[in-house]
Amino acid sequence: MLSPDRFNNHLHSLPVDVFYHFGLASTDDLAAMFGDVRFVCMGGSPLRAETFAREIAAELGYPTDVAPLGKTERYSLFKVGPVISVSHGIGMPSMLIVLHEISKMLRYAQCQSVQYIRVGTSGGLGVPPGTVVVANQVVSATLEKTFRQVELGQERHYPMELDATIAEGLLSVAKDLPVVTGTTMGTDDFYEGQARMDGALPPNYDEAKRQQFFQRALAMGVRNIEMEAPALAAFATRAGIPAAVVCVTLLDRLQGDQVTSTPEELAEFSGRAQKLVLRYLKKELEHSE
Ligand code: R2B
Ligand code: URA
Repeated sequence: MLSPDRFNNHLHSLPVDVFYHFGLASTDDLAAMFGDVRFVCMGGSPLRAETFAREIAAELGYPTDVAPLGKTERYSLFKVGPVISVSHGIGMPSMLIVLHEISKMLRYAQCQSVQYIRVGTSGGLGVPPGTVVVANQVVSATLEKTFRQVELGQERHYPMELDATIAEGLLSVAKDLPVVTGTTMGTDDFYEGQARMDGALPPNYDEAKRQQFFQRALAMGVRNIEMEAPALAAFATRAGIPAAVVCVTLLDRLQGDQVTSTPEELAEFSGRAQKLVLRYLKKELEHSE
């Protein structure tokens, strides 16, 4: 968890720290609520956070009538035994709010060691739809290994590291699932930011140019494109928290732009990333008993 030397000292001067987006505060009994947390699993949609919480409960032997903690206006947060399942919305601004507020909660709760795992969806690059990509590296929309954030009107660059041991642990339980490892690229936009041709506005590139870009990304090892990994990897690196990114691909971006799978197919695909993470959680928790 956030060690004292990485924690923001300014917070000690606040009479109460309000986690506005979750409707919780440091005056809640956070140690009782979250003191035993060891894993934070994050996915974009509130519905997926809930179904995943239920699956975790069934798999780990907890009651499956899960209910969200705090308010659900913005995000949905569930806790099942030592695992949090939380939604992070779409994009890095939304993801960063979750990372700051949850990390503070877990620090106040005096959690010992916690792993952050994003369990999400993505567009694949040269892999069949339904492939689960366990990231071994993250790059930005400019294919760089740094996360850019504007602070006080100036751009700052932060390194982005994922935890190799978690990634290996995830790969080791792949068994029958179609799992690969590779670089995950994170962008600030689903359409033009991901080289799509099907946005509302005419793009400033043509088919040949975007294929060139895809080939450049492929040569760097990029296997999928999504919208939150850089924020997670940069935050985790700064905080000293081990993190992983596991995203299923919904389509192959070399073949097209539109996500045309049926709701059933999409549920089956995103279920694969969750299944992989569930196996990992189970194994880790069994080992530590
Ligand atoms: C994957 O899917 C979402 C966009 O459809 C976004 O949150 C992401 O990273
Ligand atoms: N999520 C993304 O960010 N991109 C895709 O192509 C599919 C899901």
